[in-house]
Amino acid sequence: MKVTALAGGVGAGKFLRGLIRAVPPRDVTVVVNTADDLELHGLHISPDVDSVTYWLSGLSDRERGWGRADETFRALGEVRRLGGEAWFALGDLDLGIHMTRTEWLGRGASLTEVTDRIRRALGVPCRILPMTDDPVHTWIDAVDANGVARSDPFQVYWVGRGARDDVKSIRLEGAADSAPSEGVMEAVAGADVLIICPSNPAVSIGPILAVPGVRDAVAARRDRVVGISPIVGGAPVQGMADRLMPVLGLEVTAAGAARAYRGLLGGWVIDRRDAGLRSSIQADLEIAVGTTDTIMVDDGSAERLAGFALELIHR
Ligand code: FO1
Repeated sequence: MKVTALAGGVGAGKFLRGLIRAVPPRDVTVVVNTADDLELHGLHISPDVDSVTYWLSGLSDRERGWGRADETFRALGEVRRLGGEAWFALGDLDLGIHMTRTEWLGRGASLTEVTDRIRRALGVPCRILPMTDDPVHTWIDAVDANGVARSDPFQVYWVGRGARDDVKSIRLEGAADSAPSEGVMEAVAGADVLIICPSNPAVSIGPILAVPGVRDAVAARRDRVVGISPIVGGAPVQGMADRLMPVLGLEVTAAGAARAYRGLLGGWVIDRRDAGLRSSIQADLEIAVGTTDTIMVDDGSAERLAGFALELIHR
């Protein structure tokens, strides 16, 4: 069974560790958001691609969710001491990835090629495709505590400013002019099952669907598409979906997250805690809705969740 997953960062990474236990990894392709990529210290940083790569290689920091286990931050400490830009916590091991990526990109390799070389070197057994090789950037338009309007790149809003601004709109710069990276359209068209990972619909999955051609390709496979709600009990399991979904007119519930994918889903998996929403989602979106434990405390629970999602759509 060939499976293609659309993925953001941490929630997706946890889930994907289970997916490659439920399905042979060689049959899995992961298409990852790149719209929260940033350039810092002259380095190309791809946080979601790296989170997915670290989780799938077993190198991730399970507690923090992002970055590497057993990480040190000595270089960052020196940057801080010198008065440089130290708001984004790049660890020493993590920096090695960004340095290598940036060097290979500078020599003319595409982000897709670089991502593939890095995932192979780290022992990731399935394909990881950045959604595009073109520059696409999420911008957050907001109003600060003094009532002053501002516009920031996603990581500045989230990490630099601690998500304290009142978000008014989300812009995807460059999306309309981007093209899916090599392999993405084939991976969507050729999959037996498409999975929308439990990621933020607004700033993780939204950008992948905004790459021209991708949304239509997913919609064309609608009866093969299953998603997992990133919202449990009215709050995101992790991240900032509660602050960003309302900006898109979506309520912060498992039903609101499903509505973000109207016309794209054949099935939707929600947590037992949200069982009360099941029939309304089913009726509203005309899809199969499955209820199970969606909190992934370890690889075993992630594998059970992946198996449940596959079962729901692959009958
Ligand atoms: N998230 C934070 O909250 N603070 C950080 O300093 C931070 C650094 C960081 C470095 C590398 C990386 O790959 C991810 C990092 N993240 C950090 C996570 C990241 O900002 C977001 O969680 C994702 O971009 C959202 O999907």
